[in-house]
Amino acid sequence: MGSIKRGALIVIEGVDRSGKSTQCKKLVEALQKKDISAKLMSFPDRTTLTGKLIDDYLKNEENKLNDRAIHLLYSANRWENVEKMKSLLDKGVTLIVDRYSYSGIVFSAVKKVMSLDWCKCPESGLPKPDLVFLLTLEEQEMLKRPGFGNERYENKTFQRNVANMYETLCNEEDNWIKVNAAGSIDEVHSKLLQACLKGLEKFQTAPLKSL
Ligand code: DGP
Ligand code: NA
Ligand code: NA
Repeated sequence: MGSIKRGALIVIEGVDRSGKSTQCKKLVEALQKKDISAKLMSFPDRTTLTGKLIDDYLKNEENKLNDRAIHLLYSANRWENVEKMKSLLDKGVTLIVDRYSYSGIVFSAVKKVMSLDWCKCPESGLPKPDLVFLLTLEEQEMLKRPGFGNERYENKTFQRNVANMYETLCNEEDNWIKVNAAGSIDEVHSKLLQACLKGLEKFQTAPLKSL
């Protein structure tokens, strides 16, 4: 009997309304249909202690939490889940993650208060994704999508800066795949699924790295 291979760690990033959550869900379902053990995770996880503080920060404009403090809370929200992630990966479960450290870096770095390096620091040591999909949207496409909600960050200028910062990070990494999110849900899905399946064996047989 062969030993169980670890699960792969696959992250989907992108601006708000690029379809991340829909694609994550479809990807998990498609993998499970192929008898690949897979689970959806999503950050921020608003159910935990830090998650509740983050939720209030996003919904309540009176919340004046310091920029560095909220940054560290988002990071802590990922650290709170690290044992759970590692244990699932060890058991062979592939994790499809809706936002991860890169959201943390990008959404804070665009505030221009903290340097990019400072923003990256608290993420150091978290499990490193095997593959990151960046869902991109041309500005015109972004504006065509149903309206922004009322949470903090949900405005055009902020999201444009976020998109540019994602590009900067993408250019620094070799395991990112950019996918134009303007296609239909099924078109985007089949691109993501193909890339996942293509890399899976390699991811599952290589040691998990750390950020
Ligand atoms: P979502 O639940 O995916 O809509 O995310 C909520 C908002 O929080 C969204 O505008 C993106 C932002 N966000 C997600 N992760 C982080 C993070 O780690 N740091 C910061 N500053 N913002 C984040
Ligand atoms: Na949102
Ligand atoms: Na989400």
